Amino acid sequence: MNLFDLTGKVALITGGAHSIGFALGVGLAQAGATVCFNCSSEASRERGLKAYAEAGVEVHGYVADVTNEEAVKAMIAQIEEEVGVVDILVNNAGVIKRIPMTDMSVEDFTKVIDVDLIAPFICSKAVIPGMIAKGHGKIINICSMMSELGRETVSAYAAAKGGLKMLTRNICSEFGGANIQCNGIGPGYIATQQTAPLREPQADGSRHPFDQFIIGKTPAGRWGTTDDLVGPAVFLASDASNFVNGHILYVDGGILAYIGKQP
Ligand code: GCO
Repeated sequence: MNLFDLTGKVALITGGAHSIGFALGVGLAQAGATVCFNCSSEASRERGLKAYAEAGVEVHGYVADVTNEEAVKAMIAQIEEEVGVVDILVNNAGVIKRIPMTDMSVEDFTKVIDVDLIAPFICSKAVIPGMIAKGHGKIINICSMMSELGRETVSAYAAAKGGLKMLTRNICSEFGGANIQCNGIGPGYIATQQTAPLREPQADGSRHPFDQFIIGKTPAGRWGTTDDLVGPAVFLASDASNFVNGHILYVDGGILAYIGKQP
């Protein structure tokens, strides 16, 4: 028996056209799931379909603004009609705005909260009834180091990701009895487009100060890659984690356990 086999399961990944969402989509598909990815525009959907095809993975792409409940309900209804009831939801879509708090507009703060916290609520609310009817479900929320730690300029992102940690625990609490497991993945510092500004080489060719800082804070001594997140996601999407609920699995190379290398 392969506890990690996702054959017969329908997975939906929000923000799944690129970066972490794309890597998870490929990984869940390779584990046997029928993968649907969400994105915010037709152009992203086309790019995503091309990227998945180049990776040898057949997927279904759906455009919807995940902060808009009516759009999400329509997307879920279309997926249920065209593919099947969603067994696995990965709330991955996210934005970050690195702005000192006293310079940050309420509009910018609200935008981050809408995408990073309210959208996971909207999407989870939309798929839970189908999961209850089927008698099982898996919800995986992509949290962050900022679910546990703060740092300068990321007040909205940390507030959202801290809230997402507690939303994860609350969905566990409210729907664990319906055999729905809701867990989080907390990526450490992963080399993606989103973190590229933090790794930009300096004019003199030296490493970005933040890059040097993270390397010194990470026992693994490196930034993570999106592939580092695939195994944890397959685990949390599979029967191997049926008694794991309300847990945030940090995939961070050991950052949260480590005081940091002496300068
Ligand atoms: C930042 C980074 C982090 C990472 C990730 C860490 O500005 O500190 O963007 O937030 O993206 O979320 O888990």
